[in-house]
Amino acid sequence: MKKVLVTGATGQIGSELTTALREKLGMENVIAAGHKKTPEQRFIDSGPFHCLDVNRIETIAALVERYKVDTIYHLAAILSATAEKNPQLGWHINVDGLCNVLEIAREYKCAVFTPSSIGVFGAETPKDNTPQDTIQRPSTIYGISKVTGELLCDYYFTKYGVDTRGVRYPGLISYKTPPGGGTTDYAVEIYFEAVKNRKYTCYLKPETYLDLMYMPDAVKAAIDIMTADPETIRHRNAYNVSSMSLTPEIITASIKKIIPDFSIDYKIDPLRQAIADSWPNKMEDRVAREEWGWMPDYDLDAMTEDMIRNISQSR
Ligand code: AKB
Repeated sequence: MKKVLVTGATGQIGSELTTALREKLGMENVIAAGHKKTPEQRFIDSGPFHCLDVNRIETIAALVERYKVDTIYHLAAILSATAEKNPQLGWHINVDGLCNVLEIAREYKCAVFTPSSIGVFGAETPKDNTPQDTIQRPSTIYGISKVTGELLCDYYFTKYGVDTRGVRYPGLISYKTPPGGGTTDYAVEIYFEAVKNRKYTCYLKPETYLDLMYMPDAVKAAIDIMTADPETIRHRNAYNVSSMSLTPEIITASIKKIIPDFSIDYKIDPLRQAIADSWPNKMEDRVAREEWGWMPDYDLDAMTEDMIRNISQSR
């Protein structure tokens, strides 16, 4: 039976991935760990939860040893906009934290999932149908830390045989746990504001294309890549996974099909607009589809319908 440790388990991806893994493997086999000393009750009630600082390697070792962990989903990270405001913190958590996890994985022979991001690409990368293997010269510390993370995963696989796997996530849209400090957060806020106030002020320009994905597909990608046949996995850094290429304007049109009086206006945040402009419009994910059968389930209107229904029900 697998024993899984999830770092960053109270975050946007972690909270939903932990639930999905517990449904699959049993609640006692999935150890949730987050930096909050007092997490919401739902995290404590649903299985083992521990407070963890990924920058203290001995605390990771203690959990891996105590629970005989064989797989680590390492989700603890600082997102792009926050990292840009505090680059040292971004590097410390995203790179030093990952180094600690990889060292523990080497010592205790664990497999490791680490999310990479569309943030690994930069202005010189082809924007449309961004290939799996292409120029990676990001202009943000977040992107630099994620490229470093991808290279570290390759290194630990080649040098030590650590079973490292990852995907390059687009901006993720979900209703259960809010994202914090990302450039793509608008795509979550827009749904909450549409339901609550029927209007939203967006910090990105109306025509800004970005790769976006609904959370159930993101969770599926993380589980599928970790269960894929190691013989077919040829990329140990991270795979492009894509689902929808959207702009604020396009999401607005989809919301208006359900909430016709929804309106949007724009107050551009130069920091986040510059980051978004440096990222791809749409990644090409043929390699993930061929090598481990990646396939998203949700399109825009299906996601919009599900987001609005769930947000409305929880009010
Ligand atoms: C962010 O906006 O920083 C993240 C990401 C695309 O990695 N959502």
